[in-house]
Amino acid sequence: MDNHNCNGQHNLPNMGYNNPSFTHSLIFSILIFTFTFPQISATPYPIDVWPKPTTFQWSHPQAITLSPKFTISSPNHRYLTPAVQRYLRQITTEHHLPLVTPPLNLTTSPPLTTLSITVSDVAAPLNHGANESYTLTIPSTGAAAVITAATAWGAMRGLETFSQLVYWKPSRVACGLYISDAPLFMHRGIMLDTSRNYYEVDDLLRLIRAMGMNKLNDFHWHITDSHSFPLVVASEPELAAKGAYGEEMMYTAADVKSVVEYGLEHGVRVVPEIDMPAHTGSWAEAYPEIITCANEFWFPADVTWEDRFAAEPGTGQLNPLNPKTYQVVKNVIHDVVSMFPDNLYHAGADEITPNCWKIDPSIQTFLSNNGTLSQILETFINSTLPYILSLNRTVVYWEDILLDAQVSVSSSFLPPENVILQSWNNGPNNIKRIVSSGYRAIVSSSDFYYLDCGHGNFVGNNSVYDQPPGTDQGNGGSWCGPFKTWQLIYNYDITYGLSEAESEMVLGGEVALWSEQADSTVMDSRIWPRASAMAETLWSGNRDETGKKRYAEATDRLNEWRYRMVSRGIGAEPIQPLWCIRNPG
Ligand code: CP6
Repeated sequence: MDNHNCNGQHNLPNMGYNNPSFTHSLIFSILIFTFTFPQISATPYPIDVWPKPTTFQWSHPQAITLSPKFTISSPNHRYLTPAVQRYLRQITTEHHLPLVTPPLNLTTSPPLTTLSITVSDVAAPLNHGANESYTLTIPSTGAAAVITAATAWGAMRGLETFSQLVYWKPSRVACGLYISDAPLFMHRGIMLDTSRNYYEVDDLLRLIRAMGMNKLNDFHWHITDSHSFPLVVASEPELAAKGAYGEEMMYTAADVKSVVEYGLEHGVRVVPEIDMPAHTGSWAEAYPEIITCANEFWFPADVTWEDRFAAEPGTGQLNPLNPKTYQVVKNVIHDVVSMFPDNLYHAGADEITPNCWKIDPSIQTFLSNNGTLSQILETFINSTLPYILSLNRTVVYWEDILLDAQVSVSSSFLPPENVILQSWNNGPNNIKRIVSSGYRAIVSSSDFYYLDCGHGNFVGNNSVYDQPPGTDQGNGGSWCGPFKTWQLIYNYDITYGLSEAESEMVLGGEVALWSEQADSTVMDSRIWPRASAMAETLWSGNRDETGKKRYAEATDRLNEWRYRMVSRGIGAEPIQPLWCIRNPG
C-alpha cells in the first residue's frame, strides 16, 4: 500500500488501518496519549504557536496554573483596551485541549495572576511603517508575565501569542520562556470579493477575527465589481439602490464603520477597493451612459468568451472620454475615502478588455484619429489619481496598469512611483518588473495565492464541457487550477529571484478569495487554514535554522492550530486525519 505519513512523505510502513481492531486501539491510544506526560527530551518542546515566533527560548520548559483572579494590565488605548478585554475573556474561558498534550510539567510555583503590558508609543497608527514587534516573558515563578511592545499593534500580537500558550481545564500556561518576535513583511493580507456573491457583515467580522488570530494585518475589501454594487455611497445612492443584489444586500455607512472599528480592535486595517475602470458593469444599472459594453447582448460576434473574465453581465467599463464619468467617479472616491480612514486606497484597474472600449462610438472615433488604448487608460489615471492623492491616500493598483500587454500605460507616461502595484498574473518576471521599475509590490500571484478555483463563463455557454481535458475555455477550470494546497502556499517565496534591494520593495502578500463560486457557506474552509500558511511565511518565514523548508515541522503545529481555530468558531478545513496524532511524521 502506498502510505503517506502525516508530514506528506511516502515512507511509512502499513500501520494496519484495514484491521478491524485498529479503530479500538486508536481510541485507546488517544486516551493514553491524552493523560500521560512524556518526558521532556533534550530538544525543547516545539511551541504550539501559529505563526511561529521569530525567536523563542525555553529557560525551563514547564506549565503554570492560571489563577482564577488572572488579570491583564495595559495602557488605555481606543483599540488596545477592547482587545485586552476580549483576550482576557478568551484566555480565562477557552480551555483548549490540544490534540497532543504539550509535554510540560506543572510547576509547584504559585499560579500566574498578572500579564502586564507596556507600550512605548501609544499614538502610533496602524500603517505600513507600524512597529508590530513585541517581547513576551512568562516566568515559571508565578511572577507577572510581561509583554513589551513599541505600539498597541505589537501588544495585540503579543496577546495573541500569549493566548495560544494557554490550554487545559483548569487553565494552564506554558512558562519559563522568552519570546522576541517581529514580522518579516509589513503587509500581510486577505482579499475578499463581495460583489459576485454577497457576504453578511458578520461574515466579514469573523474573517477579521480570524485574521487577527493569524497576525494578518490587511483586509483588502474588493467591494464592487461587474456583478453587484453593494456599497451605499451617500452622494451616489442610485449605484447601490439599482446595482446591489437587493435591499438586504448592501453595506451602509454604519456597516462600514463597524467593520473598520472591529478591524482596528484586531490589528487589521481595512482597505477598500472600488474596482475601475473595468469590472464596473453593475454601475450601468444606475448610469448606463458612462459604461461601455455593460449589456452582454451588445457583444459583436467577434468578441469571444475568452474576452470576458467571468460569468458576468457584460464586464462593463467606465468610459474615460465621457466627462460625466468623472462626476460619478469623484463622488464615489470622495465618499469611500470618508468612510474608510485607512491611508491605503485600492483603485483597481485590472483586466481592461480592449473590445469593451472599442464597442463604444466615442472611443471608436478617438481610436480612428490615431488615439491609442494606452492614452485612454492614461486619461483615466490622470483624471482620478491626483484626486485620490489629494485626499491623503496612498494608492494601490493591480499590476495591469504597468504590465498588461494590451492596455497598459505607455513608457512615456508612468504613474508616480509612490503608487503600489499588486501582482497577480504570474508572468515570469512580473514582480521583478514592478520593483525594478521603482514601484513597491504586493504579491498575490494566482498560481499560489488565489484560493478560489473555477469561476467560469457558464452563462449560456456549455461548450466548455465538450472540450478536451485541460482546454481553457475561459472558465477558469484549467487556468486557475490546480487547487492550491497549504504546502504550496507555505513554500512560496514571494521575493524569489530578486536582489536584496529589489526584495526591499516587496511589502508583503495577500491571498485572494474571488467569489464567483464562494459565499458565506464556504468562506471559512476556502480561506482557512491555507491563509494561515501564508501568514506564517510572511511573519517568520518558511525555513528552519539550517535554511531548510520547515513544512514537515509546520504540519503538526498547523494541525493543532486548525483545531484551535475551529474551537474559536472558525470553520477551518482539516489538513489530516485524526489518525496522524499518534503517528507523527
Ligand atoms: N475579478 C477581478 C476576477 C479576477 C481579477 N479581477 C480574477 C482573474 C483570474 C483569476 C481569478 C480572478 N475574478 N476584478 C484579477 C485581478 Cl484565475
